Amino acid sequence: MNPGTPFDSARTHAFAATSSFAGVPAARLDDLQGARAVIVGAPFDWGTSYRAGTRFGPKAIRESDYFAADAYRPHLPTGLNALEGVVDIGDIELHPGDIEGDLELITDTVEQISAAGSIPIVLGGDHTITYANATGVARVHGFGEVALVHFDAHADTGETTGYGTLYGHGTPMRRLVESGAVPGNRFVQIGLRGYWPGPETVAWMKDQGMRGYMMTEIEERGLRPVVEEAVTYAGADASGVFLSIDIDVVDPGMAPATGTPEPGGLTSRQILDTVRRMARELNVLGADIVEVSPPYDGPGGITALLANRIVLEVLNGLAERDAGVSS
Ligand SMILES: [Mn+2]
Repeated sequence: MNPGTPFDSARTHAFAATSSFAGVPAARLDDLQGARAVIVGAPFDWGTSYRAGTRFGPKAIRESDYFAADAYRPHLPTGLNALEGVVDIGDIELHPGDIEGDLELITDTVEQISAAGSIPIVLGGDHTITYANATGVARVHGFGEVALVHFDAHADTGETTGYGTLYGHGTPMRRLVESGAVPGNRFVQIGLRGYWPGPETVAWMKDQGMRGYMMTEIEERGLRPVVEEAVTYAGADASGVFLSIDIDVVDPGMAPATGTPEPGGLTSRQILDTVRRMARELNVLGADIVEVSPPYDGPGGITALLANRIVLEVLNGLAERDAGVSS
């Protein structure tokens, strides 16, 4: 992470963000001002297997808004301004193509935020970075002790990428289980569907004790009881929870800007309510929102706007927890 001025990396990285999320104060990694939550961008798309473009995600997510950049967003249901106590340290200065070096940089950055007692909210970037994000949090809050609630169409548990290498956006959860940062029995995956991975990998996931909720099960039982169960499962004797939200968990009709869209997902309404509830009811230690690829967005930049609101709903859940709001 560059220790210089936040948003400095835009001088060398044309895709880096130039302004903070909703106008929250800019801060430096080495001076987080006692922030409750810290926004940080990881404009990384060199782990994608098909369409790239997520390096533009952190900038688009920040800029996708129509309110003033005044760090004031009173939430209609509660009146809380969840942006209080939130800072933005800009984008991590990455090195396009250097997967392993950048994963280390991201891990160290997230670890430093966690160690300062703040909650890192990482704007991706492709899903490769969750290996780094969850590892950084686990280094501080207990290796093997943190649960991971993973929203995604895909399980991301490939033994290798489709091209035989270890690190890519289809393998981060496998790497986390293998390293022990997040054991299989502390995983909850929500929204799985489609045609990947194959039976061998699914059997491995079962062996590791990973709990998955496919869209077919969510459709049959309803989202509410599934989330109820997931909250209980993820909260059980873990030191806390990392929330990883792949935008492709949402139906591509509502979130088209992503590299590997899979029809038949959650609605925007469902993901917003669910992440807010989880951030309120679980001890959330960190979160990321990944796989937003702005070049593929629909009219009005609907996907980037949804990701912006997902970040706000996570922050609102955290604020509600602090304020003692129960539902
Ligand atoms: Mn994913």
